[in-house]
Amino acid sequence: MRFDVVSLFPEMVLGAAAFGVTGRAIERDLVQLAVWNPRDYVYDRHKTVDDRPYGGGPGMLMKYQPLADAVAAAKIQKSTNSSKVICLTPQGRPITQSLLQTATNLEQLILIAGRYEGIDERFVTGVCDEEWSLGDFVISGGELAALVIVDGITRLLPGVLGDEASAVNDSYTDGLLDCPHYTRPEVIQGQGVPQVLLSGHHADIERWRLKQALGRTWQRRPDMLKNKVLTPEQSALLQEFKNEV
Ligand code: 9D3
Repeated sequence: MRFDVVSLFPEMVLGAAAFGVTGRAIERDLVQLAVWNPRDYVYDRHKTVDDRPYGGGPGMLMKYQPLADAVAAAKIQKSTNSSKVICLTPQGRPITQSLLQTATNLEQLILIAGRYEGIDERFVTGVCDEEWSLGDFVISGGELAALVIVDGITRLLPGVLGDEASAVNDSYTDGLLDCPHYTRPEVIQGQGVPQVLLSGHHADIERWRLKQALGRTWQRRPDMLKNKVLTPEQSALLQEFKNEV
């Protein structure tokens, strides 16, 4: 999979992507990442990528032409018909794990990171295929959103995570919050570790973990359980959890 990010801050994108899981995937050539600066596609004397909104009002907008030319350059370099252009905007569709999972099938994902107050609507409707958002809060530009998407998709691709971490991706705890975790030392400020985790009974440990995952999801994110069908074992464990609180 190839990611092309269109951004006025290429170093921000390349810098952050160089670490951890994404950095290793790029090194191992499991994914490719290129950044295109719209400023490199303006040819007037002042190199303006932004302009004032028609109708007035505060702030500046990103101009159509530098963005469109940057996208065209990214498309020429890959030349595939399995390519999508995604605009990162506060108005977009909120990203979910299943949206990222679906995107893993693309050969090229072109991500547009805006700055200023927004982007000329004719670029959004005429060049972009979709608009995506991180959720209902405000950040200052699209770069961090692009990085979130690059990271979230990369870790789903074959060979990127080790076997153990991959198994966690598609385990039965899918669609639930994670259970609590503990590591050494055994006592911290008088707080011990749940006895079952020290017992060595692997079936009991798995049951406890699933029960905690179900219970925490019920307590913190009841919306996640609304459309989820529980197995009889899961229903019984959740009932046990409820009886204990
Ligand atoms: C006054 C209206 N504001 C829209 C809510 C203006 C505005 C705020 C922030 C315009 C652009 C931005 C920059 N944000 C992003 O580029 C962005 C974003 C976000 O702010 N929240 C959640 N997801 C995303 S994806 C890109």
